[in-house]
Amino acid sequence: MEHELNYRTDLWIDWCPGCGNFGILAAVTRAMKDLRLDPSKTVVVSGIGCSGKIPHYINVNGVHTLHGRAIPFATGIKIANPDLTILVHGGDGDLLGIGAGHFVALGRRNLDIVVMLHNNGVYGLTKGQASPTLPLNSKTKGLNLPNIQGSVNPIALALASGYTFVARGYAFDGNHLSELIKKAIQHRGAAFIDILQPCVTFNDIYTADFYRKAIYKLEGEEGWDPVVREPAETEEKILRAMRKAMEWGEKIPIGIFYENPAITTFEDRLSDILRGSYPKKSPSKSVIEKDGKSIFNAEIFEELFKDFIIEVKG
Ligand SMILES: Cc1ncc(C[n+]2csc(CCOP(=O)(O)OP(=O)(O)O)c2C)c(N)n1
Ligand code: SF4
Repeated sequence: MEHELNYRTDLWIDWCPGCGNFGILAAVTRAMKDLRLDPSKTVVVSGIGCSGKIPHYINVNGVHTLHGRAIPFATGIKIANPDLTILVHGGDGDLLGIGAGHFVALGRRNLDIVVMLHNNGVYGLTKGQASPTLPLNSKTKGLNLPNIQGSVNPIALALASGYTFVARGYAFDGNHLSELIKKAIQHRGAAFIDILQPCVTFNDIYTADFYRKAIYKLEGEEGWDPVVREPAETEEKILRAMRKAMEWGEKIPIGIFYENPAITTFEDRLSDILRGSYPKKSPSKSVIEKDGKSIFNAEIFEELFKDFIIEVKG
């Protein structure tokens, strides 16, 4: 893979012109190129929404699943084959509305997956309803009346759930975002990136102009160090990250909020329970045996599934 365009399919992209999703697509394919990810060992999993279309545009394995269900799909894929790099993409409705329980569960498990939130404050695909990240009393142009629900803070929720890499990027700061994505992929454990994504069609509050004025970089702050180097530092670093997570409005931080490389992953915990037989031998390749013999009987299998077996000739 010499050039990032090799990670792009040649499908027509039907996002609105100017949508922040274009920046996210460019940043993720650049990260893939820089890390030379093997397309046959990389899987992009999405839910339903404008954000959910992204697997169609990336030339690696992809699954476009159900609304709110990208994380459970990704979890199954990773447990079945821990050798794969798994990237989950979802909207704020997808991951923090219908999928909120799964989002929390992934943090608790610390499975080695990267979750990218296309955070546009609205339900883009279904025409601009208020999403879980739109603040109370905001009135975007798609709403007849101001929003009567409070908002979820994605960074605070990720920290509280146990994600061991928590960051925020901006869709139109491609260099910065692709560096964050690379670090998230290299991190062992559940990684979360909240990506501020202008929706030019339905969100007339959180526009590119709004973000251009408000955003600043955490790494530019004197003394900012989000990495937990000793277990004793954990509480202090989480509390500092939480305080930064509360900044919103005139000043919005982007960059890495928290990074803890020392927490065991779900794969490691499973491996311990299975006494070393996992993940060296991934479950998808294991033979199910009884009394030392495989219980898989090819003849019975063919009889049961004969109508579905396609013979490949030549
Ligand atoms: C179970 C289920 N409920 C509702 C829907 C309808 N639906 C499709 S996309 C969507 C919301 C999309 O918003 P978001 O997840 O924020 O993504 P965006 O389009 O903004 O990228 C909804 C409610 C659905 N497809 N499935
Ligand atoms: S509706 Fe919004 S999120 Fe969806 S493609 Fe258009 S600009 Fe992007």
